Amino acid sequence: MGQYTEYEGALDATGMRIAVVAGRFNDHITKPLLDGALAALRDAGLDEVPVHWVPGAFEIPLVAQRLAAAGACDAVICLGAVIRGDTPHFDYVAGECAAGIMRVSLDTGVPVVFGVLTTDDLDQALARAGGPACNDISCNKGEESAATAVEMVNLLRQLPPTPTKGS
Ligand code: INI
Repeated sequence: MGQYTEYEGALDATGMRIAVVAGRFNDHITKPLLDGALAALRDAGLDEVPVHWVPGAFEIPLVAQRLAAAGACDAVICLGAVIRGDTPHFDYVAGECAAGIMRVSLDTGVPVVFGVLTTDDLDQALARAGGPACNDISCNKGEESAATAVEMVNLLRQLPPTPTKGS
């Protein structure tokens, strides 16, 4: 077998600038997600984390874009909870939020993590926010999103820089 080199980002957030954008809609879900994210960042060595509250998931990409494009952060963690209702509203909010977050990440080169729950019902959301139905400590998606952000920052630091326009 040929030789190969593996690259992987460590879970060490020392000195990183990581911001959170969180949706207030369904905040009985997004607050536990935030608690999970902050605890995971603290465990990874980061204590100071600015948290930006927006009305709902639909507003998350705009604030993430402002933070990422300003060069103010190494990564942005987006937290939200979109729960399916009786109308097609869910599809618009969840779809545009996901697409917007991916666009911001690719446009800026900054990891923007999709920690937005999109569930059929409240029980599914609670189980992914560390609620009683969750019997595994790692099933808080806020925690998982924080680890993803740290890993991606450290991985990107090992890769060639994004070429600037004209080079
Ligand atoms: N926003 C959410 O974050 N979750 C939802 O479940 C949700 N639902 O169901 O409507 C929701 N709607 C608000 C939306 O994100 C915007 O704030 C609103 O449309 C104003 O732009």
